[in-house]
Amino acid sequence: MTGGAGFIGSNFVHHLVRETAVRITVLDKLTYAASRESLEGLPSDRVSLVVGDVADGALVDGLVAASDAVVHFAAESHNDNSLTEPGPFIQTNIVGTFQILEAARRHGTRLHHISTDEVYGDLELDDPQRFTEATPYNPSSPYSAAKAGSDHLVRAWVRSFGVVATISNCSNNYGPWQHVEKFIPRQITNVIDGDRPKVYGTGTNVRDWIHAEDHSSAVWLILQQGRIGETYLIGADGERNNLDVVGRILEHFGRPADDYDLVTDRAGHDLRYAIDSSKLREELGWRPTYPDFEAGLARTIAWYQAHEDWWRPHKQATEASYAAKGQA
Ligand code: NAD
Ligand code: TDX
Repeated sequence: MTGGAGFIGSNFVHHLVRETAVRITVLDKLTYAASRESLEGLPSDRVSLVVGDVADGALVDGLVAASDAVVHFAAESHNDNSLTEPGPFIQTNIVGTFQILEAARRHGTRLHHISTDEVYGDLELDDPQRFTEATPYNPSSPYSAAKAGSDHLVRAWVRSFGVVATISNCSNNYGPWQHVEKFIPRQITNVIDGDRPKVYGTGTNVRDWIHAEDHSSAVWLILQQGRIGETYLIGADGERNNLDVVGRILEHFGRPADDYDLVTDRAGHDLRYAIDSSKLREELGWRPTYPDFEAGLARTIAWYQAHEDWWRPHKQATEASYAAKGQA
């Protein structure tokens, strides 16, 4: 798998070690978003780490040749960074996926490509339709456009070259090992530090939250039972607006409900994402194990309280970069 030292990738590694007998080779460039610590303590006969770039065709070719299946998580993943410096998003998300596809084509290797609901653009707050596998692509940011590009490459390589691939598009993940640049960890760690949560714009933007553990179980199921060439949307019916989420975090810490700051909005900020995961549930029988967002959030807060050593070294630089954009 690629990107296994990142937030969702490392959760997937832990899931596979716990729930299966597979051996995993992680290819990860160890960018600022990665964490070696997230893979520490795992059995060395089950998990190995190769430090390298998914856009390095020769390296990828050798690793794919030696694998039964590839799960491709590696990406530049933060929308805000894509607005400051889009180049790495094109290189990793598009060129990197191209190299994975070429290797999968040469070796006939089963591939699962990890993507996002953001490829579909955004919904109105009162739109009765949620995203489905039939929703037209309409990405807004350099990040989501690069992910959409990677999905299109996968679809083309399936159709033109018979690559044996599936795709999943998941909603917003939360859980352990998520970088403090992202919304939920940023607000939890701000409150731990006695600072106020920082909410973009008016805070009415809606995200559809799913625990990373549930993303992992869905990916493993699709890898085994998904129909080749198909796309599956992954979501746990977790729609909340950003003010609701901040309100829960403040409540958890016993802080006043209005103890947050509204800050400069994100350029092109998508209003609402919402996933209809009926296909995954009906065809493959998937169900989330964290259907209760508030309970999952409470566990995640406890995890950040217990893992201050892990996130503390990244907090100051992350906040400085938000401050430079008027978002702190
Ligand atoms: P992340 O930023 O936490 O981790 C990305 C990992 O990829 C890091 O370990 C990084 O070092 C690695 N990486 C980056 N560039 C690389 C390269 N060129 N070569 C090799 N490795 C490289 O991201 P995440 O939030 O865990 O997201 C993982 C995947 O899931 C991405 O494809 C993302 O688009 C997708 N996704 C994320 C979410 C979410 O809410 N975070 C939701 C849906 C889909
Ligand atoms: O400080 C903040 N304040 C704030 O209001 C931050 C960092 C974010 N936000 C808002 C922006 C979004 O409406 O919170 C919401 C969530 O923001 P992010 O955590 O940056 O996630 P988002 O942009 O929705 O994208 C995430 O979900 C889809 C992941 O980062 C992507 O990789 C994934 O594809």
